[in-house]
Amino acid sequence: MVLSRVAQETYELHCHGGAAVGQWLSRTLEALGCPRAEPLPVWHRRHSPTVERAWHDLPRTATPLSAGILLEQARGALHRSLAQLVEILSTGETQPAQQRIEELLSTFTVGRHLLEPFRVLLAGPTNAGKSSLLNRLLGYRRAVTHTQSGTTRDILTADAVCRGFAVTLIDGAGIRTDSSDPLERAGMERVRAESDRADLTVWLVDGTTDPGGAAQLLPNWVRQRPHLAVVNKADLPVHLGWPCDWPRISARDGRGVDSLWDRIGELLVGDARPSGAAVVWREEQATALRKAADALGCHDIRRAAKCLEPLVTARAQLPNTSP
Ligand SMILES: Nc1nc2c(ncn2[C@@H]2O[C@H](COP(=O)(O)OP(=O)(O)OP(=O)(O)O)[C@@H](O)[C@H]2O)c(=O)[nH]1
Ligand SMILES: [Mg+2]
Repeated sequence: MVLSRVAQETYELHCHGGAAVGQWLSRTLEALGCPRAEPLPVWHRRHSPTVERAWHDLPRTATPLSAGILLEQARGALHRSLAQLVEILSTGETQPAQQRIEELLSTFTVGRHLLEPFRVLLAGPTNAGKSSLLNRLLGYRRAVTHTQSGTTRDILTADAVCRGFAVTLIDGAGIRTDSSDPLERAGMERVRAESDRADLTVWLVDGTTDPGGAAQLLPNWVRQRPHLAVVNKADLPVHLGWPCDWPRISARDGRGVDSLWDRIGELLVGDARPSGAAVVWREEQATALRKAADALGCHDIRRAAKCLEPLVTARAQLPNTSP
């Protein structure tokens, strides 16, 4: 239990054990004659909403890098940048303000994954080696692999870390157009649904097969979203018909897998973020910035400043505890 004195006769108590313990403790103290203080502790009141939010979200980060970035926001990196933005707005200059908003919004691509892992789907024809690649990337046997086609039926997920960020790897049923098995088709539907919410789909093919086969072609639902096509089984002679710009790997002996992982990281995370920089990591922060940008687009500086208010002005209540 941590007891902090926040004013002359006001104390703030932090304890483990969930809401019930906290309520019991409050009742006990009240029964002993301690009056309940205002629901807003002084400690929170001095901070900006983004600082509050960062402290609140910090325990939910999954990797040291995500925690480090969020700690910088808890120390005020985003708050300072937003405060400067409000100052720029007060001078009436729209162009530098627009530029600052764009810079901040560009950090959201990675920032949104401080709490939510990137999702990488391993898809491809049956028997291409998707489950073998999942195991190889993880370094342990998560999935069953077999010479028989159609081994994986349901969606299988596993946690990994790529360039310091949390990644969920997703394996599923192999894709083949000629299947009449309802169970297998249901599995394929699940893979397609996963592709809609994946940040990246790795389309894996068996390099020893003839690329002329319709099932091996890159389907539209893969092509239309961020993807990376890869030729597996490069430990065996690879058919010359596969596009030469599709990287060659072997899930069996590991060749090319490190550079594939590196390429995945490049596509997901891109260049490393400069240390100490402001990062937007919550949808409501991005929405406020987008609204401010829209207002600036209409040369409405007052409305732009108003849109940013919830991000820079300390609120008279504790942050919402919902995720
Ligand atoms: N030679 C060689 N064989 C591989 C490689 N990767 C996978 N295999 C073999 O290919 C067969 C299929 O591998 P899986 O990993 O089960 O393939 P999958 O794409 O998950 O198959 P489904 O779940 O049926 O769609 C197994 O016998 C693996 O051992 C590889 O890089 N080289
Ligand atoms: Mg499989």
